[in-house]
Amino acid sequence: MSAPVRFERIDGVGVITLDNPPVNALSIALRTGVRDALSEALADDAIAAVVLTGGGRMFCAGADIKEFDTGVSNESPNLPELIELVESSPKPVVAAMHGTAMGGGCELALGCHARVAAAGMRIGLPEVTLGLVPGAGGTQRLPRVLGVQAALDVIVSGRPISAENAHAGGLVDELVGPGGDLVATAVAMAKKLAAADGPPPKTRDREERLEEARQQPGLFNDYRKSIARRARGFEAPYACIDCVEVAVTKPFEEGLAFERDTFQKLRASDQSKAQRHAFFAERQANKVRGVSPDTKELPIRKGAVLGCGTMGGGIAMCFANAGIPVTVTEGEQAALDRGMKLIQGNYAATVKKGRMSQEAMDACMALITPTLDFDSIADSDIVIEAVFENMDLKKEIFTKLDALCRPDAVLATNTSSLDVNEIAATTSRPEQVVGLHFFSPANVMKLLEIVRGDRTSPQVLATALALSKKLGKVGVVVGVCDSFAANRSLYAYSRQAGFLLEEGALPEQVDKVITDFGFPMGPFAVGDLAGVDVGYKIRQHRGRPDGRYSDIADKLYEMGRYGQKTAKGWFRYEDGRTPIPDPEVTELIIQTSKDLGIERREISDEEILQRCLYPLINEGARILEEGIVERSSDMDLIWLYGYGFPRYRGGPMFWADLLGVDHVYEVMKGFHEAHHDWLEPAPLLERLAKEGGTFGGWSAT
Ligand code: T1G
Repeated sequence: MSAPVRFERIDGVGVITLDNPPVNALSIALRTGVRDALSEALADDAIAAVVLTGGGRMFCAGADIKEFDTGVSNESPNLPELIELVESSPKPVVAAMHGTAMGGGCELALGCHARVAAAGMRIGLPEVTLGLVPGAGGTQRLPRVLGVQAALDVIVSGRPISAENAHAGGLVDELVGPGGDLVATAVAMAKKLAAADGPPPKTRDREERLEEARQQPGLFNDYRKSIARRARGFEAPYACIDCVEVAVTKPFEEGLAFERDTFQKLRASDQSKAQRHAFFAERQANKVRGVSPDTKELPIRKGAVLGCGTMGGGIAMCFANAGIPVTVTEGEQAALDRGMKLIQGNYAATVKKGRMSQEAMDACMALITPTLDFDSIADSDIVIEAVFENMDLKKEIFTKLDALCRPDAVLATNTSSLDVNEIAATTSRPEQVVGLHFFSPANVMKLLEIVRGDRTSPQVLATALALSKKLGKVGVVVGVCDSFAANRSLYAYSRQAGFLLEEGALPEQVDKVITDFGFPMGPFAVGDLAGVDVGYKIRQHRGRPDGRYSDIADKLYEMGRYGQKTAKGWFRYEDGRTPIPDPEVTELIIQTSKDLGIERREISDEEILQRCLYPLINEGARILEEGIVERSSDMDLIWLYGYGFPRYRGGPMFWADLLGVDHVYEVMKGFHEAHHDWLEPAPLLERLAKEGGTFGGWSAT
């Protein structure tokens, strides 16, 4: 394998180019290549300075995350050693950055004596999103060039900043506009530094920006308080703040040691393993059986959405937010007006919160065309049907679409449970038909289940995956079965939550266990948010699935307790959103236990957590074994992005592997013996438990 760096001499400057596609991840080979090229440059008297730049589409995406589990990331030269070599170089080293400079890539640039950036590139320290802190000096050097407050924002959020903002803040020394020559500009800067008196300026020696923070004693504790809500349960954000605080209060070397020690501890933590798992899971989901990476997707220049209800309106907003013109249709004017009013209201609320400008809202609204004229969508590249969950109605619509739309148009259904094959069969082009199951509210929830029919073509699947990215969604391809993967596994969980009430628990106890685990809300508060009436209608439409489920929710519906919308459901609401336990519900639950002849018992928080989440894992095992999803990490993504499973636990299947599949199996066996309904261990769960396997290690092929 050729050394993943290129080295050339330009006008007395040694230019080292990182050449490790696709993202110049700083593998051991790349680190060794850079070290050797730097040594060659330092040994060559004809070379006065060095430029470090990236080949391909970016400067560098950081350390090679794949190396963290193997320990190779520590092999010499590890990244801190390499950066130390750069920073202590007697000849100036200038970073020339384009595309992205992330994580270790940003830290490498911080070790350089100056930084030149192409306009529009992005630079940041996203380690916190992997459950880490920057581990190669980022928390010590970035505050010294960007300022402490700005550095905290970059490091604790993990969000990259633009080259322009980095330049304004002092992280980038020179911007190169479109048409400029990035490397030539960096060479010129390197020569200028070489001609200056004294050794090249080291980032570690810059103190002025730290001084500002030393005048603000409450800075760090105020920052800790400011992230409390969004960082609930996560370790890394607080570790990042600790490292930056040490940069301000301790000498550089001590700060570097504190950061390295913190990084190593987090790298070994379950929280970081879970978030690294999620990172790769998001990328694995793009690898779909039967769809080769070079399958060309169909262009989606304009869309149409049939139905402008809650779902249809939300879907239309997704297109508008992505800058894609979209027509939205309804059967009658009143419904269309209601839908457009809902869209308008959603945008106005976002503008009111300051998260969107009025201009941006107007631009999005201008992209949405309401119409009663069904035929006006004939030239759409994609049509998404979002009408009532009624198979006859959907078949009627797809028959019309088949006659009306272009042969290459993608015909999608937003059904949450119906058979996509049956819908596709009503058309002459089943290969163009796919399910696009958005989650409510569609303009907010990131999960998108891409339901592949038996005949759905690879090109349409590739198009759906590309569209999910454009819409800012996480697309997961699932197979056809009742309720696909997300809701099917949700029912396994919510059904047990209902049984637990009959056996002795109360909604507030169950919800607290689930929120303490890390979900944003418990199942009953979610029920009140989504609407007890909505759940009731779904159950009526689906008919009583084989096997029992608790009918307490049905009783709430009959009492007119629909949830937040009626200020009472499972809980009562005084401010419209904070759930307050309601004695009337407690009484209803106790009476239900009596009617069922169940003697209520004290149920431990541990049993509640296991009774809710292990059946979800169990159903995930069935869904995996049936091939409804390709891999266990797809199930994890569905729960991370569909239902708020805490990211620092990696998703239900990853969490089961951490717990031990045999443990989950044993507990499920005990539940089944005690409670029967719906709790029989899945064959795959049993097999993995007996073989000592893991979901992550299982593959259908
Ligand atoms: N290590 C290993 N593989 C990586 C990688 C990385 N850092 N970044 C990307 N890949 C793989 C990815 O899995 C995919 O593989 C392919 O490259 C293309 O990626 C010491 C400890 C840079 C914005 O967190 O955010 O430095 O699926 O599809 O959409 O302090 O990649 O093709 O087999 O995402 O153009 C910190 C992670 C690391 C940045 C480009 N850095 N990467 O997005 O491509 S920890 C990060 C990204 C660290 C130091 C610490 C994105 C990108 P495959 P992609 P993209």
